[in-house]
Amino acid sequence: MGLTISQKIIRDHLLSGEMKVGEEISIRIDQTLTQDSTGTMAYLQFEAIGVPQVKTKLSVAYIDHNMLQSGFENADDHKYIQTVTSKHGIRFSRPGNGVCHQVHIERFGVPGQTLLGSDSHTPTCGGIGMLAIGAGGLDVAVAMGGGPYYISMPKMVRITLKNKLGPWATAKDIILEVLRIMTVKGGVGKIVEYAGDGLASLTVPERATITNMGAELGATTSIFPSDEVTKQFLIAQGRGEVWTELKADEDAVYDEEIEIDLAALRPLVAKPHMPDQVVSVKELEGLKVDQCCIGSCTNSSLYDMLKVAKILKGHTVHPDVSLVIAPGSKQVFNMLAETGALADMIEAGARIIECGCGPCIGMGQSPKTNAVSLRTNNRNFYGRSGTKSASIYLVSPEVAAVAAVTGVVTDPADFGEPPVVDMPSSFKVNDNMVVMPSTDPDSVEVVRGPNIKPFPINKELADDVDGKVLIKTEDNITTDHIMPSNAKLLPFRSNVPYLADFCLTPCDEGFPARAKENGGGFIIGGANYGQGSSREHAALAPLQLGVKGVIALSFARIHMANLINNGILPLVFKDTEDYKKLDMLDELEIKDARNQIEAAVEGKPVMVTNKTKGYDFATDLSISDRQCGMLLAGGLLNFTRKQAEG
Ligand code: MIC
Ligand code: SF4
Repeated sequence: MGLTISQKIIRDHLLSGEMKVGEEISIRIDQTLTQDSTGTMAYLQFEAIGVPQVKTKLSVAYIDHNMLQSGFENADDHKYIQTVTSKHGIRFSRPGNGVCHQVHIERFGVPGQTLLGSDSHTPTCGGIGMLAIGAGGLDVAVAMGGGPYYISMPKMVRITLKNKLGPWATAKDIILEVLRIMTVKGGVGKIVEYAGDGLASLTVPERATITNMGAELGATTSIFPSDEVTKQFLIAQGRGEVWTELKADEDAVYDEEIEIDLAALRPLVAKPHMPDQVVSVKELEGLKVDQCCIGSCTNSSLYDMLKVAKILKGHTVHPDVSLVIAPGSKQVFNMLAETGALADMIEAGARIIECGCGPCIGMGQSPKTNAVSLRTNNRNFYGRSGTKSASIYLVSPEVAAVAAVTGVVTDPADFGEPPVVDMPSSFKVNDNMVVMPSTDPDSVEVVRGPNIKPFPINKELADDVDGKVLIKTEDNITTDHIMPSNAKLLPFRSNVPYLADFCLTPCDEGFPARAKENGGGFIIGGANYGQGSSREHAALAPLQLGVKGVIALSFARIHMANLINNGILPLVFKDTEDYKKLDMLDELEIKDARNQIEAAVEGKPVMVTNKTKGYDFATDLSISDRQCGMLLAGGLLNFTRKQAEG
């Protein structure tokens, strides 16, 4: 039987397990990336593991998220990351060099290799045929130390793209269409592969927009074949030698098939507050716009920016609109300057900000009360922009640029001819903002600022686990609900005790206090609990508050792994009715928990008693032997220590 693209890469990197859907497998990781808001934690954990030099082919630490230095905290964390990476063999991409995913695909990604990143949008590099997966910082730390990365073998989805995009339809509209079809939970446990005659006309930046936003499907990753288009991109980046051809076998078998006719696509938009709330731009025509933000790891390539500049040229940004543009990398910024496109943006009145995540994660540029903000980002979760009353709409750079001029949502077809941009035959290459690790690591002193506080570590699982229901949430709770990130909170990513006081507050202001008063307890979640970011803080903050378990209708992949890594039980209701029956402050107990968890490996249910209402209910805990060991030991660090002690 033939293999898919990702099955081939997995086969070549397989360390343990059988490539059967749902089985736990482990793979060798070639490259890792971290960014600063998850990176401090990842490097503290790497230090705790105690491996002197990274064992990967390449590891890069980026500074791109926490760039608003309104206090000492972020700058301290940058210094910590710079020194700790220098000591342990990791390259350091300085602030100003760009957003991790944009820089990585430009300068470091290699088709056919594996990449593990402490950021959920790591799959961006699937745009050049890399098996690129987002994970929690601890998993990335283990991979840097040469350890395997564990996943359950995903199902394979093939999305066949037919024909060519029509005028004003873009790669963003392709992935929005996929989101419309599959929804934000449709990709859980799956890898999405792209195929079809439509690929030939899609550039690498367009492919990267699609794989980037595959994260919003909940997919393990997304991938394109490595073909002639990939080759030309890598040659233009001066890296032609890393290219290899990669394609699925003719007789590869897929678990799910979707077909999209590119020629039929029209500009689309995701409405607040979920990336799958997709409608056509036409439907929202005339809606007054207050802000347009162009950038983020989804749409900040040179290709995107040049199109935006062409649209803006000769126009003035509408007086009621604030247009913010953040180029994705130093390379993009520099080439915009050299080609004169930057001047066109400035002339039109755009507010150009540094290369980084910026508004996407609420680091500045929060819009006004009740604002309508059109953004090219991948996420429009409630409150993420920093303004709770704002409505964030996700669109292509073209739609954002046109609206910035007209002041209202506008079908770009009514605006004029679409901009046409060619991919350059050579990019401006200068890696002077990437600092190589020290050649004398012993001499490097790791600098730790006062903002770095010890992170919580769980204890061995008790025989009886009990506690009250501390909160009951709806479906699709995101990591932005669980551990909000914005300009005020992001500087405290190395200070979990401080962050814990904001845990789940977008859902319920009283949660942290209630958790403390009751000495911890349980979180009750709906479907797809924990979707979104890879941030471990969404597990660490509950741990800090004494949360022992989360019982939900279903979980997002990375968050579930982060819970297990921290020894918090992720239980899934067997019967939806039991979710409905639970109320706030019901007293729950898992009797004989250690034996029950061990039996869960064999597929037995974990029984929970509702002591308040006097009944038992069944939950599923689908874990491997290894995950069982972690839960019993109280998390991955304890488990690794225990194993080391023999
Ligand atoms: C995001 O887009 O939500 C982030 C911020 O990049 C996160 C990482 C983080 O929380 O630090 C992600 O996508 O994993
Ligand atoms: Fe940064 Fe936004 Fe991309 Fe996350 S989604 S890496 S915050 S640009």
